[in-house]
Amino acid sequence: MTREATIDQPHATPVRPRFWQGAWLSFLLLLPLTALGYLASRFVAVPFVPYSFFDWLARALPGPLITAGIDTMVSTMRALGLSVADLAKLAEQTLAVAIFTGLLTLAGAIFFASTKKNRASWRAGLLLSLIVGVPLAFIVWRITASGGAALEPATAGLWTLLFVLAWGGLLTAVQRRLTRPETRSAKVEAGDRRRFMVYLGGAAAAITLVSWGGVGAAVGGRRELETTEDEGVRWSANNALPNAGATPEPVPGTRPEYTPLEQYYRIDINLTPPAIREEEWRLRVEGLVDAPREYTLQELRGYDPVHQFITMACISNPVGGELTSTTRWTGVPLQRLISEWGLQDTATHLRISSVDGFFEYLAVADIESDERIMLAYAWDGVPLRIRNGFPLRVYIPDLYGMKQPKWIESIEAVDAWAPGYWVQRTWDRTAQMRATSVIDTVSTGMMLGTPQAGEEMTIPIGGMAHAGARGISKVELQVDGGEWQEAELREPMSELTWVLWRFEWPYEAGEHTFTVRCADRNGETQLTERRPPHPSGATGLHNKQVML
Ligand SMILES: Nc1nc2c(c(=O)[nH]1)N[C@H]1C(S)=C(S)[C@@H](COP(=O)(O)O)O[C@H]1N2
Ligand SMILES: [Mo]
Repeated sequence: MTREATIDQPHATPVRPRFWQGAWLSFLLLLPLTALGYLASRFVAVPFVPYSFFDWLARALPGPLITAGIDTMVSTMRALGLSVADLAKLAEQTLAVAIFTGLLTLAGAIFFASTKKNRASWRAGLLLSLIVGVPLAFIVWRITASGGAALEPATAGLWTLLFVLAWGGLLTAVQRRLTRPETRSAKVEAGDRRRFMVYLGGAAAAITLVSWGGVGAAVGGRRELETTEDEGVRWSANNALPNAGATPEPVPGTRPEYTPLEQYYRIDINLTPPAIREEEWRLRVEGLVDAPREYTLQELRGYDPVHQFITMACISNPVGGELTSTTRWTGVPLQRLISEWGLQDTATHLRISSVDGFFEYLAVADIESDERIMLAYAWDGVPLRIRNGFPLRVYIPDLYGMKQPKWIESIEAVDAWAPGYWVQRTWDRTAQMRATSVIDTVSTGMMLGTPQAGEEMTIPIGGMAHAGARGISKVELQVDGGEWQEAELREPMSELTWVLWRFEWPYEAGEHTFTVRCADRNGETQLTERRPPHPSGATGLHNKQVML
């Protein structure tokens, strides 16, 4: 039966796509567009709109909601046995794409549903694009302007508008194709529509897959961008750690004492870290100073560098979590720098601001009394990674990461304290690091063979303990709720790093629970009450259950 032969219902009304079909279509169209958009963002200086939108949401939504979101993500990942340090950003990125495609799919579905039986006019399509595109472009423009990255805010906004226009155009074209007012039978109409849907699905899948391949290549390229140096030039590749040769040896299975840069945890409010060009970057010093000025990175490198071995942690880190790392930091003491600025008597605090809109306040009195506070530009002997704050971040001993801006661009001397980025969002005002201890391993792999009757056999248990800048004086282990017994402490790399510990446990078959606790150098024992990270850092004892 040919098409011509079926002209028997001259005024047959085309069947309009139902809501779910509209949603499916709109999703189908969005998939390749999003993939292409991602590809474009990797190769040319345009933002990936879903990420920008998510970054905006993360700043605009109320703090408690974001905090609950982060907590849920961290605990879900832990429950699933996923590495939070490695995958947290990936999870956020996936969520960003899901939210974005979800919202646009919904908008598309509403468009299909509301265009009734008729063909949508191009004008209706344009209207849809503008309703969605204009606010979105505004949001992306705003977030790019505050994000300071190498992107031009106006270009970013325009790109967003173009992206949404392309989406609206495609959507309209498809809607019009499906509601073609050609006179033919409903039967042929259905067959034709099915064929069209199959073509469309095929094309969408093909474009998505091809872009995906491109994305793979681009991601490879990006990794290159991150690895700005040969591993051989890192400090750790050519030097022994300051506590090399200390005893006891870490138990096999304990976390690396010195975190490889690739494994260093990352937490910040950006899905894509700000990529700052060194030539264009300046540190501005302004506010209540007699001599406002700017520093280039080269100028900062010109000061006598200070090197400190430091363990940093995120306040969102649960007990036993992975959001904590250790490396060697290099920078300039802030004490040294403020002496050049002519700080006015009224200046009590510095407002340290970052290119991503993050900021924190630091008391001048703290700088004056603590020469360890510094502006750091290198880790492990090489420039900071982009993701870890290139070109400049601050270090403040004893405080969680949330008080310590990365990607710093300005320092303003002010006459009052004010809540910083996360403090405004209901986190602790001081954010002093909690004392914490963790069992990394019950090293059954060290047990060879089965012990003979009467034979003594021990299994080494190992982990870390850390109490900010307060040091560790004691680590104790408890087996099955028995007596607390002291573990051996390994000399740390510095008073600012975690301490690795070791405990030789006399082997006994069966199921056992090991619990650890520590005390800082002031003799203060870590808090045992189980509390979540929000608002002041997690407390509670870490334990491990093992069947032996
Ligand atoms: N500019 C900026 N600095 C920031 C943040 C941020 O979102 N933006 N996050 C802070 C938080 S919460 C932590 S835990 C540390 C993490 O540093 P890292 O990613 O290098 O480990 O950076 C801090 N500095
Ligand atoms: Mo953090």
